[in-house]
Amino acid sequence: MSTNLSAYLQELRSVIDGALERSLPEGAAPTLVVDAMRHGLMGGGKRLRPCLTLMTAEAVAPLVGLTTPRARLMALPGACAVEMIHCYSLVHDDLPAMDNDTLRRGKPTTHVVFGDGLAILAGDGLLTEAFGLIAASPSPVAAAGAPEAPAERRLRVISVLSAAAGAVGMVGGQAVDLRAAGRVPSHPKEPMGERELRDMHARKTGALIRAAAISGAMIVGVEDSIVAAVDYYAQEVGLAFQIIDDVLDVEGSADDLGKTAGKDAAAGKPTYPALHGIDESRRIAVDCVARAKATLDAAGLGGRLTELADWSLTRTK
Ligand code: GRG
Repeated sequence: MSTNLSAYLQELRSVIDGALERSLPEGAAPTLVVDAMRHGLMGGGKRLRPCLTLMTAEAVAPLVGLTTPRARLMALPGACAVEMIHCYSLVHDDLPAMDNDTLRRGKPTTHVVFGDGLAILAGDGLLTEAFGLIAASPSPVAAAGAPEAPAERRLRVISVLSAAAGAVGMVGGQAVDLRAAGRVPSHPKEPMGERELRDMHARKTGALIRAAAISGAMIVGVEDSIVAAVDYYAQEVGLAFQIIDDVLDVEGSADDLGKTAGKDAAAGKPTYPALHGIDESRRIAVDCVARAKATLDAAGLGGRLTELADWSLTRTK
């Protein structure tokens, strides 16, 4: 990653981490559930989804005559909500009934520390608070006097995020993945081809990535054609990230990845390299990024979003 992009993402991450600290219902809710929510939310993670929300808000800000600092503040509650939804999904995904993982972001998973019951509740809490955060006025994550998007735009963002997180999106994709792993007694395992694999990823990870990107553009109030361009960009780069993730799982070293290489293949999960081989998988990802960049160019956007797209192909972890 270029030093510029890396420094920019680091700056966004520290803004997001500060805001996430303020997003928890500290003092108003029983400490034990807030502690479990904090465990799942804080202290790790790349924060790529909320960074994407802030990045798209900043990228489109000039189109509506907004300064980038004001666009960033306006998008901050939505960015936090996106990360809360993502973290809820990780807490639940790690449970014994799902992937049964004991380590996440270098720490014991939430259920390992707090037990399955409280981990389920912590996930429920994060998901629910995420929507409350966007609806709240004044926002608990923004400084006093920070610019706030009109209620109608915040409602649109809630609608976009709930669709992405729900049965049509992430929940639906996770259900299909569970079945593919032979974990649904009522629905026997079925082989997955390219179309089914794409559909599963589009729901399970793609939907929230797209919603993260759209939310940033939508909250500052750009016209629908620009929102559509941002959506297409996120769809294509999101898929490129996923494909490279599969490739790195096959060829990356455990040191670089911070996890056991080859875990997906060993678990019998359908992957791009398994379907297409490594070289063809990389070629598909390159094509995705090329289409995304062309769409950005046509919409008069670019800059950091282009750099992020390029990094999706060159990253090693
Ligand atoms: C669309 C420009 C653009 C960027 C997308 C969110 C993202 C950036 C990439 C992650 C997509 C991916 C490969 C997901 C794979 C499976 C998954 C859900 C991993 C866990 O999410 P991470 O890697 O985890 O974001 P952390 O702990 O960093 O939050």
